[in-house]
Amino acid sequence: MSNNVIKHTVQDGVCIISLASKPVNALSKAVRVGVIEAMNAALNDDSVVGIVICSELALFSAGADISEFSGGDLSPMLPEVLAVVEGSTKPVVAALNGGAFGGGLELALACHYRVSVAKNKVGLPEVHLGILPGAGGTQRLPRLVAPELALQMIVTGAPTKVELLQGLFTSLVSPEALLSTAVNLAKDAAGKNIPATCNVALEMTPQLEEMFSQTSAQTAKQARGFFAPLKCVEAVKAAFTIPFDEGLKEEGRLFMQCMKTPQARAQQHFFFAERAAASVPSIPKDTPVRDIKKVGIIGGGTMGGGIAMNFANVGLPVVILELEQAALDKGLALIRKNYENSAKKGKLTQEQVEQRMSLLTGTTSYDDLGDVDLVIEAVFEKMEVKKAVFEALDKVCKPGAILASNTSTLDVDEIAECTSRPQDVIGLHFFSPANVMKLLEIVRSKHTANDVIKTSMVLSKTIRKVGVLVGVCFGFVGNRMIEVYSREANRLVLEGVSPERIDKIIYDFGLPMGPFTMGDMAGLDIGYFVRQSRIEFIAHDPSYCTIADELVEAGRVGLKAGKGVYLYEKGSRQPIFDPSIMDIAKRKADELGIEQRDISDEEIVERCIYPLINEGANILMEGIAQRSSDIDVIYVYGYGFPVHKGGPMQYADEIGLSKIVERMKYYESAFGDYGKHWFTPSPLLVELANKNETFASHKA
Ligand code: 3H9
Repeated sequence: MSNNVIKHTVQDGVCIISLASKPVNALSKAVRVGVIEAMNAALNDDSVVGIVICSELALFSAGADISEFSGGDLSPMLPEVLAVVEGSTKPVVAALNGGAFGGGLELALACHYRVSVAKNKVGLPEVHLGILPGAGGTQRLPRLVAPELALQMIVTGAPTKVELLQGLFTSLVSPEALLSTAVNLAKDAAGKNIPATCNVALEMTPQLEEMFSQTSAQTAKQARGFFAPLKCVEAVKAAFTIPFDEGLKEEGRLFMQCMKTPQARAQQHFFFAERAAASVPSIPKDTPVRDIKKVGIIGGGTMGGGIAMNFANVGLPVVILELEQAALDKGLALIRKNYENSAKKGKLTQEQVEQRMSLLTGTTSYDDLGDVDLVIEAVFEKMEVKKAVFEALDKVCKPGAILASNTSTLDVDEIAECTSRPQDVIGLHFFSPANVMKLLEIVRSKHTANDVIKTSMVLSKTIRKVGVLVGVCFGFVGNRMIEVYSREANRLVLEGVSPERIDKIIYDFGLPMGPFTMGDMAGLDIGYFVRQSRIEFIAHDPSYCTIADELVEAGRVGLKAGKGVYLYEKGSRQPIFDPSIMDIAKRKADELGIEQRDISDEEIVERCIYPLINEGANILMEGIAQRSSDIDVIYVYGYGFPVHKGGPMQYADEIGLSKIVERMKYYESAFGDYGKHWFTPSPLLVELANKNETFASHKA
């Protein structure tokens, strides 16, 4: 008998149990029940001498069904299923045709033998979900492979090539030979001693003690702020200090400890958020995708060059346009230098460097863009400059070419309208460094055709980015929200808090750096020019980034000038606190009648993060983002918001929206006109809080 996700048949005395639960053989309740039923059927059938567990799909299994963690029916638990497999009196062979991850690998580890297709990868990625392997992985893997390898696999969650996992597999074979090898192995093993992993004895040694303490110290640094990685170390260590059955119990205890944390909820939320971002329900499924075989880039500066590299990296030819030959040569040389640096680090071979460079050509003439399928402009962030580029592109590009702007703030509708083909225009907002950062904001104008949106979403995957669709407004999602965060950080300095302290508090919150280190790195002049272009928006607030304005006007534009909010020694990126900033702050605070006072760490976090969340709520309300989880994806991949908090919107859901409303209202009334202007809670935030709902539950 078979259910629709588990099939089992008997061939030549061997019961073949096939996992067939689309799309990835997640070990849902139906699968777990099905495996136990199939195992029992095989054990009760006297004609069966051995058992093979394999998969009908491309993957062996992606592990436990993550969607069940937030309230699914977990019985029978996966460890119970694996106990049936490991306790089988007939030999069980796992046949891995494709990847086995998490509980999927744990299922294979509980089998008595494993064979795999040679090019396969397997892993225990639970740590990325804020948990640890909870079905014996931490106890069985170190019994089968070298302890260092087992520990690294579990702590980092990285997938590993099966060829590196000696001891785990009886044989590595071709896809064609997999099933017959597994069946023969099961038959050969029948009636012999069954080698159960649980019986392998492990022992702690001083060297292993040292390895565990070194890994703990390294992990505490590398996985700063994360709870699960250190628990992974603890669980693997238990395999060496207590017997197997007790080790399983200890693993279960640590697993549950992790599972109950906000971090686990946040990281599991983020797993689905990342995948949801790819979906655009408003576009019909059968919308065609335009063919992109050649790309043009306008502007060979740091941004244009970085964007160009993304396409060369995946084998697409790129033509880069700069109006001056010298600028073009400089741009191409910079790209070569970047590739050469990767080669020095061993990330690329010299041959790959040459192959990528051969895909990049330069031109100083728009006429050479006649055959490109997509062109992305990365020129100076000024509307007139962008419009001149689009008018030129409109004249030379072939019909059907996608015309994209890498603008980070400007109105893509207006850019589109200066061409005769607004339906072909879209915003593709890369984040700097464009060849490294994973995020791509895909900005749909009111004119953009569906197939241009779909092509851009598909393209983001091709160039290994996470594409998130957003609508047109000032700064789109990412920069619109970061603007309020920077404003508040700047205001806190006026109120007497040092930039250094604010940066430290935000770093401790989990971001890779605070707002002032970030501002100096990006260049304070960028924000300055943006403010100059939006003077009417901020004119009522003379405190608005006033210290930053003074610094820029004095030539302190950030790291590139060796001085910004911080000072930098020549050739160093290490910020040095400059006490004179606090003198400027005091002078300006006195001029503006702002009281300087002691401010708590808690207030600093709230004042930087809550207005950012509030702006996210407005963005959601206006339909600029399709869903709140898209905002989380933008913030984690574009701004380094800690994934263990799941992104700003998930963080807000975790805190409770009514608390955010309450604090926004407090600041709104405590800060006079300033508060009334900047701290009014978003109507959507208030509405959801009143209904006791979350951003995640809100349907746009
Ligand atoms: C675990 O095992 C705990 C145990 O130790 C202990 C238990 C007691 N569950 O990524 P894709 C969905 S924890 C539910 O686009 P790919 C995914 O949402 C688990 N759903 O495919 C998507 O749905 P949709 C440890 C899952 O080919 C669809 O499948 N395992 C799961 O690019 C396709 O996914 C992991 O952390 C799941 N486990 O990549 C592995 N996995 O189409 C998690 C996927 O509706 N999975 N879905 O958006 C992965 O890393 C990738 O999916 C994988 C395939 C590499 C396997």
